[in-house]
Amino acid sequence: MSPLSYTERAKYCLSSIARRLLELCDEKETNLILSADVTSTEQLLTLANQLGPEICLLKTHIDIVEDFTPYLTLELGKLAHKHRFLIFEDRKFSDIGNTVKQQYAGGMYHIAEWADITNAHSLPGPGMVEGLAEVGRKKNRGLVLVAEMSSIGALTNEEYLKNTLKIAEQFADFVIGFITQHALSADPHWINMTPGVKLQEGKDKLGQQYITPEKAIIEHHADLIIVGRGIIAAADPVIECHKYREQSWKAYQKRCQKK
Ligand code: 5BU
Repeated sequence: MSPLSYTERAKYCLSSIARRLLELCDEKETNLILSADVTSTEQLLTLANQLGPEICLLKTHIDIVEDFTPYLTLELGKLAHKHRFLIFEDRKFSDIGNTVKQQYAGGMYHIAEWADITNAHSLPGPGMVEGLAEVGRKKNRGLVLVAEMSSIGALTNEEYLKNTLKIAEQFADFVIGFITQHALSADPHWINMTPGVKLQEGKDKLGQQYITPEKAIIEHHADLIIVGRGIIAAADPVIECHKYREQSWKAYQKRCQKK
């Protein structure tokens, strides 16, 4: 959809974190998001340290970490600085504005303190985004709206996608893009992040569906791919991570050559 480079697209962004993410991709030559779905502080910090140089964004599910303490997010922040990646908490907020505001700013996790980016289902409507923006804007955070899920039987139809885009357009300084299986719009500032990616197409036993990095980027116009088990369940996650990075980056270069 958009044959521009990430750096060229960064100029169209109203959000400073979106600009930083796009520029970082070209600087580091990676469009890979690691989904670090592990359950201990040690595992998460080890992955972040080993794989940090290969990725633009580290995606967490902080509520699956069994021994969580604020030490974890402090150390993650240091590793993000050392290896130059951003942090994305895959929280998938989905409630009224007044509730999500508290979930984002407070509770056990204080997500807004350490996550550069978080996400939310668009289902509750613009009031939810407004609530999150009240917390996130002043910290220069970014929000990604979940548009189209990767799982079989997801209820996210065409109408839902159109309405998700409409909500995003109302908050273009805070919403930086979408979790989606296909690009939603030709506007160059939206960042399309795509999960359900593996080197071999297929599914898992609970409805997750996988496409390859090349298909996600060239055919579905994804900008960044999100990979979890394809990397972290591999015999050698470092070698595997490098493979995903290379394939995904090659696909992006191929797409840019189509100008
Ligand atoms: P996997 O191990 O590569 O299947 O992990 C994919 C990750 O992306 C996992 O953390 C999911 O929670 C996340 N995900 C997804 O798989 N599909 C979606 O539509 C969304 C998030 Br939204």
